[in-house]
Amino acid sequence: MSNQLVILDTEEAVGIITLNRPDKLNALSPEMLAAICDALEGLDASPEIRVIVITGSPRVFAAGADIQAMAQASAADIEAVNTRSYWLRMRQINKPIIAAVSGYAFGGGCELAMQCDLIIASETARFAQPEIKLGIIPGAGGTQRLAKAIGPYKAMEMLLTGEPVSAQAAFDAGLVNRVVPVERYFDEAKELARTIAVRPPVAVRMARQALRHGVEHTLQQGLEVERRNFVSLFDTQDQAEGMQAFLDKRPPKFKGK
Ligand code: CO8
Repeated sequence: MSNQLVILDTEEAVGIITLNRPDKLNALSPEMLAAICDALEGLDASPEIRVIVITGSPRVFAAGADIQAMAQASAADIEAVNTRSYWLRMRQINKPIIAAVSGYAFGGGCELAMQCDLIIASETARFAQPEIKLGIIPGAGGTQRLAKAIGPYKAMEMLLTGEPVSAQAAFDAGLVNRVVPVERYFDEAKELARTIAVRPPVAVRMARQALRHGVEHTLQQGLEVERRNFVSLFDTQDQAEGMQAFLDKRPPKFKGK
């Protein structure tokens, strides 16, 4: 067993980050967050990689921020550790990220999944924002992204009770793309990654950017980014290739240009 906090693999155009702190249920210490950011940035910079998958183990995706590291902390200590900078680094990643979640995705673990663009869950996955039980609230997007993903009423219940929801309930609420048996969740995530990896990368980036912008800003601002990105894609070789391939009745060969 490796003693690295994250294990990095690549399978053709798919980069895979496996959280690897099993004795602490992948608790997100600052060192763990730094390792995740370093791995993400490395894959983002790699020209061969088009999609990234983040996963844990069948037992746990991540059980949240490291409670041991926070137990004695003051507000000033928390500010000084500045874990926010890690979450901001994650937001800068330009390639699609798929979370392959099994077992606990609690607290910062649920927030890490919600940082991703797509979530594949095993039937045994459990999602929770249990911070309220510790006398705190989510601090990495949990009050905001959860409400956007599943609506304010369901999110409020999760925030105020701290109780977990099942993979099926998360799917029904719109937090999860697919729920599959535990034997399949990782393969399912990689299959989805491979499907996206053969799409034209510039268009993938533009679609992702427009969607994210709209979710985080007004409809009008989102529409403006969509229009700008839509027009700019007509200057790419992949647009010419995609449309010509359709007319020629052959599969396109995208170059990412
Ligand atoms: N931090 C530190 N250690 C942890 C954490 C954690 N979040 N979760 C589990 N562990 C440790 C346990 O202390 C235990 O260690 P040891 O063997 O040395 O005693 C080991 O992992 C195994 O855990 P359990 O024995 O508790 O395993 P169980 O299977 O009985 O229970 C649970 C699993 C239900 C997941 C349980 O461990 C649990 O409730 N964990 C805490 C979940 C939680 O409250 N998460 C929220 C943390 S606060 C947070 O995320 C705030 C986010 C703020 C911003 C984000 C910054 C990263």
